[in-house]
Amino acid sequence: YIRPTPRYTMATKSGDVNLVEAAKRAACQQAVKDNFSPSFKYVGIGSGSTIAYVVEAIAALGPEVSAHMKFVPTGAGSTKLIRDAGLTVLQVPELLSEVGFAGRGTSRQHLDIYFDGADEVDAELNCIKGGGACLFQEKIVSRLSKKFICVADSRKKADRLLTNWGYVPVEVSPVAAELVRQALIDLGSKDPIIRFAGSTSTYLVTDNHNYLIDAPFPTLLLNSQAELIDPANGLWTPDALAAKIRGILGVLEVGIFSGLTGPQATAAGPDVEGVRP
Ligand code: ABF
Repeated sequence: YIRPTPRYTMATKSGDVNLVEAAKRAACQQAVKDNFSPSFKYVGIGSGSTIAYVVEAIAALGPEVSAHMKFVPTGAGSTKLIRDAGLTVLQVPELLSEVGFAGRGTSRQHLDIYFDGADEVDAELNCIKGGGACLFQEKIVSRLSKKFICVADSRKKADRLLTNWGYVPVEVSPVAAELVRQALIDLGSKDPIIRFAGSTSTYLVTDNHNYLIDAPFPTLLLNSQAELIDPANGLWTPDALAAKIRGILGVLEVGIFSGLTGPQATAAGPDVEGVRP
């Protein structure tokens, strides 16, 4: 089963792997220290391995800080992570019935903050997300949050998206998967693949009962370079490509998250010395 895989390589030497884990943990502790407040009521928790250290850091603050808070997951993995840490889980539908409908045009950003990892982050904090197969619910939780804190070690940093990570994950309705796959080829993707479950020959089904297509594209421009977009030559910005893919019949969501540009965009946290893409 041929799969597009991230081009960065996990450090193989045991020492390096510990270095990567130490950097992930340090970045998470820094992110919680800089952004977490006892005044929070609703907190979004993402997927993947890095986010585990965010939950560890929050739980370490003690029940006196977190007992009144509710933690909104992005899938089965983050639900278990929250529960195993002794924190209170609140699923998205329960959140929305709990906060109620406050009328047209009122803010839907009910979560105080949302912490999550990423597969790759560019110089404008645009992210590729979805390698962990939770992108649809991650996008929902991100949309419901006042602030999204992305935590990643330096292997994920790139000047432009798709430098080291090999593809854009796209969550699709199973019945339309092949239709979407062909439309992605029309858009310039090379050999998009409907993702298999592990090393089996059955397609992966996401927590929200959809399929994923992993679609390789050439390295993306920065959003601030929108004037250079040239689809015929595969030149897209993250926002433009995400909008184009989202418009394909059968696509639920795209694993491109728009970052912040300008002064707010600061990449905090320690680098992983010695481990580079
Ligand atoms: C989530 O976890 C996904 O969007 C992303 O694919 C994955 C990153 O996992 P890790 O932190 O283990 O690299 O953020």
